[in-house]
Amino acid sequence: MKADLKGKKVLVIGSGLSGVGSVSLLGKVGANPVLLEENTRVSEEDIRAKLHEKDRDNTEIIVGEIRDEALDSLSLVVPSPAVPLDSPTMLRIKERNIPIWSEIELAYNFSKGRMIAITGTNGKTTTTTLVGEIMKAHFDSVYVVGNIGVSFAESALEMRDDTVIVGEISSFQLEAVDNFHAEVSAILNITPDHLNRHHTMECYASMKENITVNQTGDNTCVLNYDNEYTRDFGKRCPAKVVYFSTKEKLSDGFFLDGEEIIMSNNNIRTTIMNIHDMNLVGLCNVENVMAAIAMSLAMGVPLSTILRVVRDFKAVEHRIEYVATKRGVDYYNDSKGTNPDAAIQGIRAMSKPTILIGGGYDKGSEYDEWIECFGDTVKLLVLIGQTREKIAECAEKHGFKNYVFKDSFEEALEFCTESANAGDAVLLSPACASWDMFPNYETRGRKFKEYVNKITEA
Ligand code: UMA
Repeated sequence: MKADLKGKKVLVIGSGLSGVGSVSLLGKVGANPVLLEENTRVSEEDIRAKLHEKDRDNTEIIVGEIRDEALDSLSLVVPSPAVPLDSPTMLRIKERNIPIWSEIELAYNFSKGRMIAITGTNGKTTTTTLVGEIMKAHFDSVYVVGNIGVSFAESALEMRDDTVIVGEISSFQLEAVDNFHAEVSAILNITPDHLNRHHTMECYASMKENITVNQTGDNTCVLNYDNEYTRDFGKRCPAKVVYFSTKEKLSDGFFLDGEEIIMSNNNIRTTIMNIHDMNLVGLCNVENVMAAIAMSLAMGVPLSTILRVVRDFKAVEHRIEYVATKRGVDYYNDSKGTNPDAAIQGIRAMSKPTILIGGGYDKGSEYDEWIECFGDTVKLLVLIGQTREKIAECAEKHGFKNYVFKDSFEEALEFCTESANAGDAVLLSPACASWDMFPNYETRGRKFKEYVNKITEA
């Protein structure tokens, strides 16, 4: 335990998963949690019902705006990753110089064991899940937490000295870290995303680089050699860097040579595996596997154990996930393609003429590169959601005119089924978040799969 919050008043902002987990941890360590939910459409009763039973009577709940007097008595603030650090409330908190910890910082301070922290614009969830599986095959006590949808704070106090924590960590969670220290970290790639929150690429990249905060030469950071940002970061990274590449034959690190993943140590090369022995499609997954192998070796897991798990590992739900073949058409759910770069990976993984469903919540992304990569693969683009006009305009600019607008997700799906011929693929990979039409990308992906599974073979 690296902090003492006994008797201290701590403000948690946001009543989502991370808020509920933070309140629970704070209650257990003897702090006095105050939970602020700024969305006034949520009632106090609903929030209380979401809390663990033991926290319901001991947590002060505020819905709406928090008064100045309430702020003045605080020792610490733990905002949900959904709360921008420049929101009006956060600015009032900063004015008062109250310490701010993200949920992962809070959890880390009360956890035990060895931390693996994985970030990147894309590939985080697949890589975190795979690393989690590898760790479980070798260590007794393993927790997979973070942006993957599991609050770290929720389980921090259960951890032991021999625990291995595998954290999927988002840029939002890295905005307020202090003692957080990963033994092994990874930045899989950095491409434009969440620019409405971080404002500039430099700002976004520097948040991601925070994953190495407190790392030293005794620790390891796994970086993508093919990505300009992460390659450059390797030069100033405080940890020992292990690069991976699908393009360059590195003298040190992991690279792809034809169909084989090679590990090179001072130019001494060892063949690790053939990529056809993986159950995952796409070059992005070769990168994810290389990063997972590098991290697992740095944690001391034997190569034979790592490779056994990698060979058995199947795609993560919603990430270029094959759903079914109906009437000769392959359906893929890539609902987690929530930004143009992730969605590019989805298109690159397709080997058949593809009808693509795109569009959704506007995060301020640019769609040029995504549309440029359509090439001969995308034959028809079905557009939905807030961004559909913006995407259509961009498509026109790049000479891609074969798009249609649909008003609902259901209409888009029906249109795809009617338009697809045997031998085609239908890919849901929207390049946008889902928040304009769905609570999250998981719901969007599940709706897609439910629809596909109901298509008859008539
Ligand atoms: N809220 C405020 N004030 C604000 C903003 C939000 O009060 O200024 C409230 C909202 O009304 C809401 C709550 O805060 O009630 C936030 O709830 P939530 O369910 O959106 O978020 P959390 O449970 O706090 O979930 C977070 C992550 N969400 C975000 O980063 C937006 C989850 O990542 C993560 O799985 C979870 O913690 C557990 O660690 C999701 C995500 O979308 C998957 N991540 C982004 C991504 O992957 O691109 C970064």
